[in-house]
Parts: sequence; C-alpha cells; structure tokens
Amino acid sequence: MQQPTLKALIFDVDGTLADTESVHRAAFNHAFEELGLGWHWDEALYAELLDISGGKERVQYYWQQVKSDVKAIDAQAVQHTVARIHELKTAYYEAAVNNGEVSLRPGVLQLFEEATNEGVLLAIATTTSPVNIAVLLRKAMGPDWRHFFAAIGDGTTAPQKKPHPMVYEQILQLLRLDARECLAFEDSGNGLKAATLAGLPTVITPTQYTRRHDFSRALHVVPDLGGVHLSDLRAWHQSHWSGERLLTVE
Ligand code: XBP
Ligand code: MG
Repeated sequence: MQQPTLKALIFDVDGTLADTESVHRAAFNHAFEELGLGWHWDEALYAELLDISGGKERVQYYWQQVKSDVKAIDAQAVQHTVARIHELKTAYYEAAVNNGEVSLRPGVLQLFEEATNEGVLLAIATTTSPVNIAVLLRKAMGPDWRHFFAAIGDGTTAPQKKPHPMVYEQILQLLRLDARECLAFEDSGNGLKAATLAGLPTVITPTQYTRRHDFSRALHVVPDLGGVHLSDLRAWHQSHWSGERLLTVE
C-alpha cells in the first residue's frame, strides 16, 4: 500500500489554536448577568459543561438539567431565550478578543507559515461560531487571515457537533483529500473522537480544562505546538501509516 503524503493540517479552534474557554466562560457569565438570569458558571461547572459542544447546546443543556423551571416554558420560548443568551455572549466574547484577551497558542503561527511555504493546505474544523473564528484570526493574522485556509467548517456548517465527525467529514470533502493525507489538531476528548471517527490521525495539545481527558487514541500528545515543525509532523504522519502498513503486511 502506497505511503500517503501529508497534504493538509486541519485545526480545531477553541483550546487548540488558542486557549479560549476561560474567555468564553466569562462571556457566558456576562450575558447571564445582563439578562438577570441569576446563573453563574464557575470553572469547575464549566469544565463539566464543556462536554457539550456548542454554546447554544451548552446553555440549553444547563437550563434543562440544572434549572428545572424550563419544563414550565414551551420549547419555542426556550429556543428564543437560548438564542438571545448566545447572541449576547458572542458579542461579549468578540469584544474580549478584540481587547487582546486571547492570543494564539505557542507554535501555531509558525506551523501556519511552514505549511503555507511548503504547499501543505490549512483548514479549520470547529464547533464554535463563525464570528469567533474571524475575530480570533483577524486579530492574530490581520485582515487577510481567510486566504491562508483552504476550507473552514464551523458550528453553522456542521449542526451535528463533536464528537460527531460531521465537521471533519465536511472538510475532507471540501479539500478533496483522503483522511490518510491529513493530520488533525485538537485539545479535547470530544474533538479527538470526532477526528478519529473521520479517520484522521490526531495531534493533541491539552488545556487546563481537558488535560484529564482520554487521549489514548491520539497520534501524539504534546503540551503545545511550540518547537513542533512541519518536519516533525511529516515524521509522525509517516510513522503512523508505515506502522499500519507493517500491520497489513503481517
Ligand atoms: C469549542 C466549543 C464551542 C466553544 C464556545 O469549540 O465547543 O462551543 O466552547 O463557542 P471547538 P460557541 O470545536 O473549537 O473546540 O459559543 O460559539 O459555541
Ligand atoms: Mg477544542
């Protein structure tokens, strides 16, 4: 079986490109306060709620599971309120990123540059909202940030969210590449599941929210991408698939 060539790097956003979840958490709490809901998500509760991908889904889950009063309100009213909370939260998050409260994690920009210089495609596969991607990458890479990415999948293009593989499957279709020709980069158990289900070998860079997750199926787990070069990724990718070929030869 032909050894596949590494042709694309597919990145998750929250926790992977940048350690954003503390800023997301603060934005949720600002929205709850402004709407007078009397809700507050502390670090420990938010770490649990992060098992639910997607901010709207997370709020709905919290309201249904933790605040039992939602049963008294009809589904449409719940949807409307959740959408309002999320709209407000996203505005607070956007303001915080524009205020410089979030920066890309170590090594991310360097890898973007090396990949671009060597013709390896870059893509994004996230459950977050498109505006969150734009505000983060515009701040970090300038107004032309979008040109560096061959494809972007987000919470609006893939309604079935991680650990469902939908967003990664979409990206592979858009790139017209086989999973064997790509690497995925994630920070969480849900993200690893989604990428692995799509057939993608996955590099994990945990955060303080996800460091206890199960990463046993990851290709590599590194504290961050600082000092990780495209040459390292090519070697990891090759060893992964040559390992598979040895298995199929036996
Ligand atoms: C992480 C998420 C997102 C963010 C909040 O996305 O699950 O829901 O926590 O962003 P990623 P939204 O796949 O990038 O790790 O409120 O826009 O969903
Ligand atoms: Mg993530």
